[in-house]
Amino acid sequence: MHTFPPISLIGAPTDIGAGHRGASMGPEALRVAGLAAALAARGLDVVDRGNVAGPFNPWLPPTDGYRHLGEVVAWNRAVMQAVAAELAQERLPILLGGDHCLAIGSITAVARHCREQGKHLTVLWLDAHADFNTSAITPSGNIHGMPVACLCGFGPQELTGLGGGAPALSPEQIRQIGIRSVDAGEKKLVRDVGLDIYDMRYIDEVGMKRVMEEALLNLGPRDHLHVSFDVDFLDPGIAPGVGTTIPGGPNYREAQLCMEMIADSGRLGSLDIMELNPALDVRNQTAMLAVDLVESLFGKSTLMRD
Ligand code: 4U7
Ligand code: MN
Ligand code: MN
Ligand code: MN
Repeated sequence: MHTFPPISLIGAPTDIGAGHRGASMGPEALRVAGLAAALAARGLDVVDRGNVAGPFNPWLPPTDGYRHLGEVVAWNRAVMQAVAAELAQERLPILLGGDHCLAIGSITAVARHCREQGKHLTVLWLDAHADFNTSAITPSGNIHGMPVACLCGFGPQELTGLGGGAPALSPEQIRQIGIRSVDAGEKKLVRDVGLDIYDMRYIDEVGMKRVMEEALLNLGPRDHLHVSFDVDFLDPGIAPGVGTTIPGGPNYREAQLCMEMIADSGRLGSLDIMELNPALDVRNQTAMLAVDLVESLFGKSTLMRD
């Protein structure tokens, strides 16, 4: 069993980058599902920092390929600062989303921290979607479909340069798992940049065990692993509470194994739990499942290995 640093929960209650309303209620639903208590029961030191604040969602149509760009920038600045403050105290931040556009702020903070500490950052992106759209190719204008592109330098300067300098990530640092919905223009772009995508077809063919062995290969003591968990990664049969359900995702056991193998790597340094939409959930079951999976991510296992 690996030990984990003290944990800080940070809520970001907004759906500013999404195509459905309701992810703004995600942080509270995760709290109601008992996230802090579940981690504390594992002997971890957990503090809930409450929520960051940002602008109201005006729910406007996109302009120039982006919906709510100014508001998205404001929310991401707030998230970046809150995440950076926890990392500076050697704590492990868990961002409670909120829609997935906020991973720009979270990962920008993590990337800067790693640069300062001489650590190597790897991002595991668990999602049904590649989130690699740009304003030129997006079918929706929703910025939650663009965070990975923005982090790699493809996007508006306000987001690609959020940390004040170069893009936060290069594509070699990213491994995407569970992907099963990529738009036509997006597909070309992810191929061009060479993104490492373990899609559902590959998971079907070789199994989750080998996928995770490959995705976690060669992580050493100087590696910081950031997990960006979009709840729509999960099969909608077990996780209905998301805005963009795509059939054919990992089932309960596959998702557990994925989380358990990340825990076993001993390198988890920061986490986003994103896109939970309580307005679409059934009796908070998706939030409770997310908490169950996060317990596994922090070392709980079903049998006698913990
Ligand atoms: B999420 C979409 F067109 N690709 O860009 C888009 F299918 O953070 C969906 O992964 C994006 O949930 C989903 O709007 C973003 C669409
Ligand atoms: Mn998604
Ligand atoms: Mn996503
Ligand atoms: Mn979504």
